[in-house]
Amino acid sequence: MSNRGGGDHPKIQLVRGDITKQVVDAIVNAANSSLLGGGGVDGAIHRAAGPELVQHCRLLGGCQTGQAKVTPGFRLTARWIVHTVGPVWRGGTNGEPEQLASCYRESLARADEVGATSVAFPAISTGIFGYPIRAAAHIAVATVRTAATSVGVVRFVCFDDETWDAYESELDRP
Ligand code: AR6
Repeated sequence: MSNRGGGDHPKIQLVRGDITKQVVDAIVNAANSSLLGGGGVDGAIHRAAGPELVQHCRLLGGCQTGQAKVTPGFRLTARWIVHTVGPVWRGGTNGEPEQLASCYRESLARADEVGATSVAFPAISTGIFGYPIRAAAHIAVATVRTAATSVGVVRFVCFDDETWDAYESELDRP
């Protein structure tokens, strides 16, 4: 694990691993607009949280791209799950950067509302939704670094080497 930053904005940590295993107040799910589960990290979170999660999500009425909604963590160690819907990559000129930045801001806003002070994020949109990892890591780091939030620690959880490398080079920049 590597720790970076400090001051008024969240301290940033970079780890490799599985987000469902993180010992933090809240983990973020890269969901789809139905909030009823799917593949990738969404599938892993639903499997780990248990069937109570989808039952609860049925009551939420979905979620729009760039927005976020919070649920309990059920069987996870994390007390909360913040579900956000990243943009599908369609070339980058259809509002994708703004929508992705909004996912990070809105997720931190939901975390603030429930009093979560440590939050783990996956690399939203960079799997099934096709967002290029380097561009996505730039937005993730820049948005979290400048976020107005009471969250003290943000952990970026990297599932593969390419994701780790992208965050590592982004965090090395001033
Ligand atoms: N822990 C951390 N990161 C993970 C894990 C895990 N257990 N599993 C995968 N990743 P993706 P998206 C990484 O495809 O692109 C679903 O079907 C993965 O390697 O999960 O936002 C939803 O329902 C990649 O780096 O999310 C939506 O329909 C990152 O998580 C759609 O996929 C995001 O990959 C969302 O697509």
